[in-house]
Amino acid sequence: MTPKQQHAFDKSAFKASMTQHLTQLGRTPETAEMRDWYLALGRALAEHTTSDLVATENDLAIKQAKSVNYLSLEFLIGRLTGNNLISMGLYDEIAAVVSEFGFGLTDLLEQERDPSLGNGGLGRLAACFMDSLAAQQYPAVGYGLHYEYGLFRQSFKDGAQQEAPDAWREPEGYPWEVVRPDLAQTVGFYGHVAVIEENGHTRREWVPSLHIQAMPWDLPIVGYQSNTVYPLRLWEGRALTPFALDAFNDGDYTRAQQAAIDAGNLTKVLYPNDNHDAGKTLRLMQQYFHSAASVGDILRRHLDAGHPLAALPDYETIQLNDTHPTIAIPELMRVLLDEHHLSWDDAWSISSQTFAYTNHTLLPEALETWSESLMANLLPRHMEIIFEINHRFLQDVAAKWPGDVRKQQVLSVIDDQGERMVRMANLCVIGSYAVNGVAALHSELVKRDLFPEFDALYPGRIQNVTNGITPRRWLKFCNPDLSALISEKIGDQWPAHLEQLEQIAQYADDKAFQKAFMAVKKRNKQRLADWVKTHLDITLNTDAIFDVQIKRLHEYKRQHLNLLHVISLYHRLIHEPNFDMTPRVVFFAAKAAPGYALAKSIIFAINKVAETINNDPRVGDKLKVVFIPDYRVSMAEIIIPAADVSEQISMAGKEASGTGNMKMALNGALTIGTMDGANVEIREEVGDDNIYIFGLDVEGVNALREKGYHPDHEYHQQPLLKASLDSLLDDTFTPGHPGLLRPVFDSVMASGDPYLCLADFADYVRAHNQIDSDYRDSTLWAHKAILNTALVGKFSSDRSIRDYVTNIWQLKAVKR
Ligand code: GL7
Repeated sequence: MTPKQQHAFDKSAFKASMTQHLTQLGRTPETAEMRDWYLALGRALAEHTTSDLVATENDLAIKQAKSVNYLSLEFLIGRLTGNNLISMGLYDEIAAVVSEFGFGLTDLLEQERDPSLGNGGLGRLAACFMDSLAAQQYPAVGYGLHYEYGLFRQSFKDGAQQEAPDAWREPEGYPWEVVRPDLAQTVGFYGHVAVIEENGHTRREWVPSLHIQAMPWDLPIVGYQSNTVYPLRLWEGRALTPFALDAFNDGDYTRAQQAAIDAGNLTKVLYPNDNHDAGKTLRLMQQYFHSAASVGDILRRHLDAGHPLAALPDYETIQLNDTHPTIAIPELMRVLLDEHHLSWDDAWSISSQTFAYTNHTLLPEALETWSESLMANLLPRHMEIIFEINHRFLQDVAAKWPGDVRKQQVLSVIDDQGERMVRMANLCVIGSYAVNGVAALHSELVKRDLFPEFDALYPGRIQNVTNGITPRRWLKFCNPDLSALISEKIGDQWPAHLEQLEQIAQYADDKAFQKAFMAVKKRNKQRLADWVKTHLDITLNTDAIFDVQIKRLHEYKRQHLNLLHVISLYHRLIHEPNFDMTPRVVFFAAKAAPGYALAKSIIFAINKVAETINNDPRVGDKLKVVFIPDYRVSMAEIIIPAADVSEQISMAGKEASGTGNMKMALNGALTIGTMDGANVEIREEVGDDNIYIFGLDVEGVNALREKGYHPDHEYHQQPLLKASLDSLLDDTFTPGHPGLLRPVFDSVMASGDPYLCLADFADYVRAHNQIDSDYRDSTLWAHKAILNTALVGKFSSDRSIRDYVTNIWQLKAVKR
């Protein structure tokens, strides 16, 4: 046990507790199965984290300090048991306990189903941030939704994506969560605004026609090696009166339960869109439900601690994770105006010093807008408040730029070109004291291209905070062998001080260290190869380059550019007798939003190409293509430590940051990437020699667009590209069924190649050729891989959180 470990661990008491939990599951040690043991372990551990959570909540020093409230519709936390054991400093102790019961801890941990309460990077970032807040003891509460079904589970049928619901809590419930009925809130919807005459003046008050209960479930966010445990508070929709006895007595059994069914639907599913706004009413209801319950809880905590309302910004700051919780701004205004009867100016002064907003994307299809009529119907009072915010704001705009109608139009919260729409990002910028992008390049583009007028109106409001990842999950836990090797050299403090990894750089040319480092990589590759053998029955050569692209399937991320490269290698293996390539396994893992047809076509194409190549005896083990189904956090934990090459190949200007790029570099993979998102800063840290940059940068993309881009020119001028593309049209990959892969061909030809795959193809191939030859020089490769691990300490989410704390939130750590 580490010296910082706060709990004295009583082994026999813990064993008794596990047995007791088995009993509650109706089992005995003799009849219990692996699952039961996992549940018993989780529940026994959760007793400790829950008591620390309650103690942290009641800590007077925390009540007197300023807290951040991280509002996010997604928290992609991944499995908690292993990670919490690391944070609690109990991993080895518990491994000993379960082995006495006759199990291996890693097998037991495999029983946990991932809580997939997010889509991708945005949700995972929220999880890393909570981890770093707790690790550094900056007071925090995470607020999210308790979806009954997380992100769909993916499988393939004849190469095509199939989706199945993910009931992550399983029948017994999730062992780490606790329901908090004493903290339930009530949330209204629909109805009308009443005008009330009182002592000679009138005030307005919302009278909702539907009320739904928000029931909080707390998950423990355990501080690394401390007894600080913050809540991740997830709201579940429930009927206030779940059962109508009168209807039941009348024999109307459906109506008797209708309220429960309606309320339960609210938080049934996570919307499976990544970087795409679908505009569904139920989604707006989710957003408001989340915001209203969270704002209610924040105010409750603030007032219970004895602080005056006017001091809210001194004690609470509310970070909006993208625009999804924007409606929290008019909600706080409504509560201050209508329930606490503050003046507009007082309410606005409080509100606009409380909220801060993170922008995560420039993609126009991801920028949320809601139809004004929909919003006026669902949230009539909020719509009035938004109009008033906008009215006052537009007066400021007119004062700054007299007579400039265009400025009014682009800055207005209401877009009135066509159906009137509420622009949530504009509302966020107007209602927040700080706005940030998520990587240096992205933040510059937010200022230059997305919000230039706002940047002029509010100089300094738009800032940068470069994203980060938690080193606890993404190195210490997922790569125990590399962690041990690092600790042998530089001690074991690096998981809380990732910049210390820099000391590893001195061993980049040390033969013994290179050997040990690459031996760890080899073992991690073997672990992944074993997984692939067991689950997909494909045999892999672990001497091959493990080339990895794992992320949501999106055109802008250009999995189809990677696919074209794979096809070109195949083409050369078949048609060039002297073609010699370093053996390679190309891994993909990606979910496509169920409604995103082209993304699904790309998945289908990758699967078909993989099938053909993997079964072609002429290829042997020179080239294999593996699509790992159902990508999720626990799968990433196996793939990332095994990666040699990290594919970060979005069209420049489109990937706001990326965080998979950071995870793979930290685990010793070399990036092949464009000058996009955080790749730019990774290059700055690791140096040009230790990263493979290719393709057009943002200026290059813009220049090409200006000049006029013709993908068919590339097609006709580059024979290898043409041959690769043509094979999508014949039946090379779909024997007997030519044309099945045409949607992918069309996306880069007929549809004009909006993400410039063909323009970047030649340089992408060049960079891959360089990788092919560098990898053969194992000393050179080891040197580069070690330097990647050594030089990416900047990308710890601890550093991101410190940036937020210093430049935006102004918090002080409270050590417990
Ligand atoms: C994203 C960005 O696409 C991604 O580049 C970034 O790393 C992440 C976290 O900041 O946010 N924006 C977004 O809408 N989604 C993302 O993953 C879904």
